[in-house]
Amino acid sequence: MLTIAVSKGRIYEEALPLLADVGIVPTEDPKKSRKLILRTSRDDVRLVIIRATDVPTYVEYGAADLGIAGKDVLLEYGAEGLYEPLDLGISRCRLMMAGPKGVKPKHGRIRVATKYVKTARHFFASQGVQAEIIKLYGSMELAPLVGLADCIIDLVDTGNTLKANGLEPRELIMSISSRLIVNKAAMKMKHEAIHGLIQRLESHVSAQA
Ligand code: PRT
Ligand code: MG
Repeated sequence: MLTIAVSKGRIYEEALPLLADVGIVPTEDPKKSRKLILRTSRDDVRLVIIRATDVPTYVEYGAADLGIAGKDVLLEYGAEGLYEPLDLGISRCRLMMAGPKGVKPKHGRIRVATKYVKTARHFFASQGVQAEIIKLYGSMELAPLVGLADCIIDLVDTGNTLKANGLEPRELIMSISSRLIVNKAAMKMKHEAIHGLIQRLESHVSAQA
């Protein structure tokens, strides 16, 4: 049995056609079902539906053999305990620093609101900027509007969310897409099944590029 961890929402939606092309079709729709384990058209493959930030944890500890996770989540989690064999090219966006439109970036120590604390620390350290990082769990765009922070680090896709809140993108930190991740022990123990799946996904991804 192969267990694949996927988060509900945009990654799931974009991963579905990819998985379908390698013969994996869930027998239930997670939007309609409350089940957290979904059987698929393949008796030897099941999906577990979890929060995006939990995907690397399930895979590192072997509760799932494979997972699909955003590079943003993987950067923040730390990749030492996992293999990341394939860029699936889905759920693309940009991890950016953004601040109030028309306001000159402050000199000296700045306050930054983000859910990507580790990544933010690393980014400002590499720029030689002193930053106090404030951890938030969502709605980062609000923080500069109410004086909680000078700027934010968040994901940007169309830019509409920034614009709607009077913010503008300032610096690109990284281009993001979703990656296939694999548990290290499973890669050895279930090598044939996992390697086969990676190869099929890989040829599908490169055919789309
Ligand atoms: O929703 P939940 O709290 O359960 O978890 P989550 O928000 O982490 O999950 P989800 O499904 O929203 O996002 C999962 C993954 O999708 C992320 O980890 C990214 O790798 C990827 N992804 C791609 C995005 C976006 N694009 C994106 N635009 N994740 C979030 N956004 C948000 C962004 O945070 C901002 O609030 O969309 C808003 C910006 O979008 P635009 O189009 O207005 O710029
Ligand atoms: Mg969300």
